[in-house]
Amino acid sequence: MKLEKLGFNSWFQSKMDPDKLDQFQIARVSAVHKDSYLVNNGEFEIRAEITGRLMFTAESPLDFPTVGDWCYLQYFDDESLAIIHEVFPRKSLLKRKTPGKKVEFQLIAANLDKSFIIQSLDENYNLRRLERYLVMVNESNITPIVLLSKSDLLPAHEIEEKIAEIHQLVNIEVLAFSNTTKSGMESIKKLLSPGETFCLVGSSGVGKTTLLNNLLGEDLFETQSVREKDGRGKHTTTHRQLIQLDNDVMIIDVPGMRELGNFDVDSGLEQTFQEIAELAGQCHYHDCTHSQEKGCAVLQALEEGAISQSRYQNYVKMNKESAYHQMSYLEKHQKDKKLGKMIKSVLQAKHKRNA
Ligand SMILES: Nc1nc2c(ncn2[C@@H]2O[C@H](COP(=O)(O)OP(=O)(O)OP(=O)(O)O)[C@@H](O)[C@H]2O)c(=O)[nH]1
Ligand SMILES: [Mg+2]
Ligand SMILES: [Zn+2]
Repeated sequence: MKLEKLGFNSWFQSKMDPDKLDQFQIARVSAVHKDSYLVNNGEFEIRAEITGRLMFTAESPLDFPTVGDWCYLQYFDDESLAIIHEVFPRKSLLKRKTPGKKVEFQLIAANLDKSFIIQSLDENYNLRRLERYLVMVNESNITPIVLLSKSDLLPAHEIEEKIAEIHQLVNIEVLAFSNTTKSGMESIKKLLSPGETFCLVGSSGVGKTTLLNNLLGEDLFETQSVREKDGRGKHTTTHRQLIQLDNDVMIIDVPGMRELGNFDVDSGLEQTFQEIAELAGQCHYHDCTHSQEKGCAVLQALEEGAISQSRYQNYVKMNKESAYHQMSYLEKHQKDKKLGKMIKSVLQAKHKRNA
């Protein structure tokens, strides 16, 4: 069956309502655009919309189709358009809480089997941020695997130390690899079992799309080096897309930070920019944005050359993007407490399971 090549297995079969098949076909959502979708049935990929009923009865973002969803649909106009009538029950769902007061979810992808959490072995490497990704993935009933990219940038013994450090935290698979030298690539390929769906998550610029292109064996998708030439924004991949590899492996490339909001930045920010964070504590205004304020200790250090222009710009950019930064002190405090608890309980449960 064509659908099996896209990951339709006995689990979804068991959720299927045979009566519906008189009227509907089954396909998988491969991309979500502003107000339409792309669906794939193993034979062709076309644009789809949802029925008005689905749109108006939806009570939360959870009710809308997302990338990786299976759905019942009808084809129209010589199979150039599909209308999605219903979403299949989900085997797993990767989602995050959107920043802000209201607890809302943003769906990242559905029906994933494994999630690659990617951090690069440069400034991006950050244990606290890794913890946050682990919490998100673990909560979603998806197996996490940590991939440390750009291994060409760090001596082998330092990579070993980092892997050991992660293993102290959690007992899960950690692999280092390089898109440049292709080191570790074979080990990654061995993890890609046919019929399974994977996703690539991690900050912008860690090499997710470069890895995907390497696995595909061709430069199908845009990576940052391409983008840099025309100077457009920093986030290269702008929307999630389900991609099928030769061997019936499905991969979803999840864009970096911006789409994921900044849940991975806030505590990482202080760690990554420790020296600037320390200076920020000395600014005259406690909510200083370090861009023009009088009495800004960061700007002063910049002027004196104590911190570099590029590092300053990175910091300001990440700081601005951080929704955390816009919360009140009380909200921050409560969030930290909750998050701390959540990480602890998830990691403890994980340890127990692995013990
Ligand atoms: N040295 C080194 N550079 C790499 C490696 N992998 C990727 N890069 C570079 O890192 C930059 C970002 O790579 P992308 O694949 O576009 O990153 P991404 O994670 O897809 O980023 P977003 O799409 O913005 O989320 C590019 O300039 C790549 O050439 C690697 O293994 N080693
Ligand atoms: Mg990308
Ligand atoms: Zn300041």
